Amino acid sequence: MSASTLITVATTGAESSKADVPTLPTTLDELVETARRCEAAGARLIHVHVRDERHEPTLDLGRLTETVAALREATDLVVQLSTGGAITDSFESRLAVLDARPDSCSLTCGTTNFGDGMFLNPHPFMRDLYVKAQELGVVPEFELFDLGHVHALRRLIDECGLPHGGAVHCDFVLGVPGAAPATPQALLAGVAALPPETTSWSATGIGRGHLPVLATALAAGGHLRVGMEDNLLLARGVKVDHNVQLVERAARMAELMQRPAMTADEARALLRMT
Ligand code: KMH
Ligand code: ZN
Repeated sequence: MSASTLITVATTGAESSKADVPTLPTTLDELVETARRCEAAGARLIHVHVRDERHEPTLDLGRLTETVAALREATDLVVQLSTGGAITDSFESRLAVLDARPDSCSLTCGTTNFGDGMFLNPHPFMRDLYVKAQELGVVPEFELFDLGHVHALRRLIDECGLPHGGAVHCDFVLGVPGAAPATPQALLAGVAALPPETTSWSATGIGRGHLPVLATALAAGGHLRVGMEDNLLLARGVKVDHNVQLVERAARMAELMQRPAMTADEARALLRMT
């Protein structure tokens, strides 16, 4: 078990609107300010969805490239771009995200129900993303929304070999309506099925299962993902005003479990980026 904890912050996502959530960091200035504060509170990896001038989700390559550069300039965080985007984004534009040359990219390991919509990840698309990340030297993080996704990851590794650098870092995203629930039982079933090549894993729970999932992850040797992409409430009726509140709470939980937030060097070593 890792002696310290990787804390990932997923700051923005593609689902909440600025009109509904004015505190959501959607501009580059807001994102950089958020990244700085979250890094100071213990986050080491930032999962990024970019918005346009109307605060709408975009996969515009210029904006993505500018965002990666700004985050690298302002922080020592591992910069991970979402290749999931929004459920309306094309496969082509999602593949092109890698051309912004982030340190890391998300790679969701299967199609899933996503509320009333569908988040499409057919196998040939996942394989193209996997191989492109290998070719460009981008370290993928495998997003697992459901038990079947764990087995789809096994298939990718069998077909394409190990990712760039050799780390197989997974992230359980539990509690999306229509996919696996945010429960300790679902998390532990997923962990038990992980491929033997797995080098580390983290977890987040959406909604009221968030804290049970974080606590289970810490107890079972996993790492933590938090952020306004996943949760807009700290507790029943208490809104998140800033991502840093979620990072601070995760860092306190990790400290209590005697697995404090890891350093930037430890995070890069975990992800085999050194
Ligand atoms: N916004 C979701 C459709 C990812 O970032 O890779 C996909 C998502 C996963 O958030
Ligand atoms: Zn995301």
